[in-house]
Formats: sequence, structure tokens, C-alpha cells
Amino acid sequence: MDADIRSEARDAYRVITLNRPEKLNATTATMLRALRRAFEEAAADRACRAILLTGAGRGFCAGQDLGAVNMLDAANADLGALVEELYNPLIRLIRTHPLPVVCAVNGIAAGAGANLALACDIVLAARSAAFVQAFARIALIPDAGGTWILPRLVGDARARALALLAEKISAEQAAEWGMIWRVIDDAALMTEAETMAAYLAAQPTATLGLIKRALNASPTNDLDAQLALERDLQREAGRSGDYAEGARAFLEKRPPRFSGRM
Ligand code: T3D
Repeated sequence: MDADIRSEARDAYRVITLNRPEKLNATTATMLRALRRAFEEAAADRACRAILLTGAGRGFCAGQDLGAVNMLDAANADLGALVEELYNPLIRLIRTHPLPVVCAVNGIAAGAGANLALACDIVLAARSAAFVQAFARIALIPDAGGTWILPRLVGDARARALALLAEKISAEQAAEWGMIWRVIDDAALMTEAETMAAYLAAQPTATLGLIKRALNASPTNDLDAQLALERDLQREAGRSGDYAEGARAFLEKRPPRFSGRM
């Protein structure tokens, strides 16, 4: 594993840590490739049933490392190619990942770093953390899925102001607006995030993957298409051993023991 990314296996989940703390975990091509590999490896590991993403040091991620782009040559740089090769596959991978992905935003999340966090399924943030769509400050547009996910999370008016003004907002404001799930006191963030990852890792993993599929399809489906999709996915879920176990455990008044498989 590349030094810029740490991937640590716990009992049934992995903790993936962005690891360039001296640069607030600003991303480089090497780091983004390693991050993608870490998510792919987690998907291929049958023992892994959840992922926790966080950052080392005082920041979560300051977005693209602006020092890694040759600024003198910036006018000729094809940032579209960079986005296509490095950011887009990563955001798609996280959104469609078969495992639930929790993000513990331990500090500032700026630019693509903010949108990387928002691509995760459940976002927890330290009380001292903040989010900034920093792009317009350097004459770029929000990428890493920002223009897709922001209006869906906070509505058009807030998404426009966040993107055009590039103002920093606190974790508490982000939670109040529904941009993230919950704010946690700084000292408790990682304990709570690991507890959540461990909880998710003991749930019916394959069914959680189906839930993600249904939610991912929702923004582009009309009601009829979504109802049809729910029927199909529920058919799959209903045939799983975990459904039988969940129903049996309920009737027997005991906690379920989910295998995580279909
Ligand atoms: O390739 C492309 O450009 C296309 C893709 C673009 C995707 C993007 O993400 S564009 C947006 C890029 N990110 C930014 O514009 C954010 C830049 N950083 C900041 O605005 C501030 O650093 C923060 C608001 C994130 C945090 O501020 P603060 O005061 O807490 O920390 P700081 O002192 O500014 O930063 C600490 C160090 O990290 C500092 O290094 P030094 O002086 O101690 O050696 C700073 O230069 C470095 N750093 C922070 N962000 C970046 C960075 N170095 C390189 N790239 C960064 N993005």
C-alpha cells in the first residue's frame, strides 16, 4: 500500500486513511490511485463488510494538491483529463461500492476533499471540522461529483451559494442543512466512527448493497421505474439467508446473526 494511503483491516471492516498530514491530505495522482486500489481491495475481500474513510492529522483533505499541478503550465494543462482519470472513477466506485462507506471528517474538507467526503454513505464530522467548495477561489468549478451531490443534499439555493461564494461552513451548519449525518465532539469522533463501521459490518451486507443500488437509482428514475426496481431488489433480498435469519431472530426475540451474503 502506498504511504499516502493507509488501509488497516479490523475484525470485519477496513479503515482507510488519507495520509499526507503536512499538506492537510491534499491529493496527488499517486494518492488518488492508491485510494482507488484500497476501495477495490476492500470490495474483493470477503471478510470486509464495511469501510471507514478518514484523514491523518488536523485536516480531512484539502482537495487537489495545487503544488503538484505545474502552475506555470496550468493554462495548457488538461484538467478534464485529470478529472476523468483520477476523480471520476473514484467517486463512481465509492457511490456504487457494494459495502457501506462511513466517512469521519476529522478536520477541514476543501475542494475535491469535501466532495470525496460527501460521496460516502454516512458522513460524520468532528465539531471543529469545516467544509468549503474552494474551487471558485482558484477559478475552477466544483468537481468530484460536487455539482451533482450538493443540490441533492442541501437544495439548489444553498448549493449555488456554496459553489459561487466558496465560503467555508462549519460541521454544525453542514449537519443542520442535511449535508452530513452527524457532528461528533472531536475527541469522540474516531471511537464513534469505528463503532458505526463495526455495527454496519455485522448487518446484512448484501442487502445494504441493494439499498445503496435503490437509492442511487432514485434521482434519475420516475416513480414507476423506482417501484419496479424496489420490487426486483426486494425479490433478491427476500431470497437471502439473511432475511430468513432476520425474521427468525425477531420471532425468537434474539439478536440476528447475519452472514452478509445473499
Ligand atoms: O488538478 C486540478 O486542479 C483539478 C482538480 C481540482 C480539484 C480541487 O480540489 S480544486 C481545490 C483545491 N483546494 C483548494 O483550493 C484549497 C486550498 N487550501 C486552502 O484553502 C487552505 O489550506 C484550507 C482552507 C484547506 C486550510 O487552511 P488552514 O489555514 O487551516 O491551513 P493552511 O496553512 O492554509 O495549510 C496548511 C499547509 O497545507 C500549508 O503548507 P505549509 O505552508 O505549512 O507548507 C498549505 O500550503 C498546505 N495546503 C493546503 N491545501 C493545499 C496545500 N498544499 C497544496 N495543495 C492544497 N490544496
